[in-house]
Amino acid sequence: MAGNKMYEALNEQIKYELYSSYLYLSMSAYFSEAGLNGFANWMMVQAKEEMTHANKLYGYLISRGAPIKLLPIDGPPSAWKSPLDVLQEGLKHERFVTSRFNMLMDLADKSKDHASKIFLQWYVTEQVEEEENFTDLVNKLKFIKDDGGALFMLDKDLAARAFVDSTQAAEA
Ligand code: OFO
Repeated sequence: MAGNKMYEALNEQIKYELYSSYLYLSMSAYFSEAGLNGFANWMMVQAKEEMTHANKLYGYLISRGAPIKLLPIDGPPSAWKSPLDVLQEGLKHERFVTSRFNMLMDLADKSKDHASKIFLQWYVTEQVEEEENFTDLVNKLKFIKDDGGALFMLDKDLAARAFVDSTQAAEA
C-alpha cells in the first residue's frame, strides 16, 4: 500500500487541474470580450478537458480507498496584453503542470508505488500533447504579428475545436 505522501500529492494535483480549468475559463472570457470567438471556444474546450483531468485523479483516489481532501483554488488572472501573451502564459502554465507530473512520477518511483506510476503515465503522455498544442498556437501568433486578416482566419479555425473526453477514450 502506498504511503500517504503519494495520496496527498495526488489530492493536491486535483487542485492544480481545477486551477488549470479556472485559468482557461478566464482566458476564454478574455477572448470573448475581444470578439475572438474561435479562440474563446478553444479555451473553453481546454477548460472542460482540465475538469476531466481532475475527475480522473479523483476517481483513482476513490478506487484506492484514499482520503479525498479538496484544497482551496486560487483565482486566475483576468487581464493579458494580447492574444500572444495569453497563449504564452498558457504554455508557461502547462510546463509547470508537466513539472508537477514529473515530480509525482519520481515520488511513485521512490515509494515503489507501481499502481500510481502506471496511472500517472497517462498524464505524462497527455502533457506532451498539451505543451505541443500551446506551442503551436504561440508560434502561429508570432508569425501572424499584427496581420488582422490572418488572425481572423486562425480564429475561424479554432472555432472548430470540439470537446472530447480523452480520459474516457483512454479507458475504453
Ligand atoms: Fe491537465 O493538462 Fe493542462 O494543465
